[in-house]
Amino acid sequence: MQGDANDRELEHSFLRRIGEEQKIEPKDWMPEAYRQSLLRQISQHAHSEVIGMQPEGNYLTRAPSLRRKAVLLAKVQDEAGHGLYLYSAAETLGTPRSEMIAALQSGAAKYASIFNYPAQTWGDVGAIGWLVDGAAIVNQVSLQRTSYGPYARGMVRICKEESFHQRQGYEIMLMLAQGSAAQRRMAQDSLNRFYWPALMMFGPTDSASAHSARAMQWKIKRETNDELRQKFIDQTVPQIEFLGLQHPDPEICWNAERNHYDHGEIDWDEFYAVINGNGHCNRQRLAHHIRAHRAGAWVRDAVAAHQQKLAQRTAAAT
Ligand code: BYC
Repeated sequence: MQGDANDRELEHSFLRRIGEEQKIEPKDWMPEAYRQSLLRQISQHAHSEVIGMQPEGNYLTRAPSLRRKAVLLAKVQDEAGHGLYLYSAAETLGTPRSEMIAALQSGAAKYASIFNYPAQTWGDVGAIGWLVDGAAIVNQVSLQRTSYGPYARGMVRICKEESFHQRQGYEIMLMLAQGSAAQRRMAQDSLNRFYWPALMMFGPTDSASAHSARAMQWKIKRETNDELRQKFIDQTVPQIEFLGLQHPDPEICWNAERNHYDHGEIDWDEFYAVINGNGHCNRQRLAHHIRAHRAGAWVRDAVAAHQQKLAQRTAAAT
């Protein structure tokens, strides 16, 4: 009884702090479901950053100039860094990174659906930077105000880097759109293939979203999947016009009453097929991750042995 009253008191104080926009920090009391929900979202966010290196990584040797190569290399390295910040933020919730990685590799944990689409042309590298990082920014700017301190602070830094990624992608698209007829065709083709999957990055509709209501209540998420998707749709229309390309959605239409663009239906069957493991590249992405992880085992062993030695030396000196 005493324990129950104590738990209620703790929960009350937790909710009051959320209501007052105070950040929840790792050592603070939090409901177990809040901890698990955050762990799920942050670890899946981390997996997305790391798996997201693969489609662009394929273009490091194929980038059309030394400048493009250097810029793309920096971007891909940034994504690795984002994965590290996010795994570190998730670890503050008490689960080791090795467990999160095991969940990714067994298929128990998801990563962003978009990375199961292949990058087939240089135009796709432009479309990924512009649309995929652009969609990620819309989501992550909102997450800068998430209620968990380490996640919110990680987002601030990540957003700064994502802005550079988005611009490098848009610049590639601009060059192609202003180039030869073949280059313009390449840009249009990449836009056509990446536009709809980019809209799916925001998750299912609010009515089908399992976690949104609770996550909004706890301020883990600050805007819903549909609200963020609409922001992205609205901001992308003038960007497509500036490129002089054709919008992939024939139903896109300004609605003055709503003050937003109306749009066509997303293919939700495709979305669910991809997140359930049946996209173009799901198997390839995971197999590559497992291979690279195994190949890096000696580095992890060496770091552990070094840390053990340091600890022994410190213990002997005291
Ligand atoms: N893909 O209840 P819902 C990047 C899952 S990487 C796959 O709405 P929630 C970049 C969802 O996990 C940026 N799965 O969930 C990197 C859940 O399944 P589980 C990645 C998806 O969490 C390299 C189920 O569907 N950004 O920028 O409330 C190169 C029901 O969904 C997806 C983030 O991760 C999806 N698109 O909302 C370039 C942002 N959508 O877990 C760029 C952080 C939904 O029950 N995450 N699912 O098995 C979030 O904001 C939220 O987790 C989501 C989903 C909006 C994604």
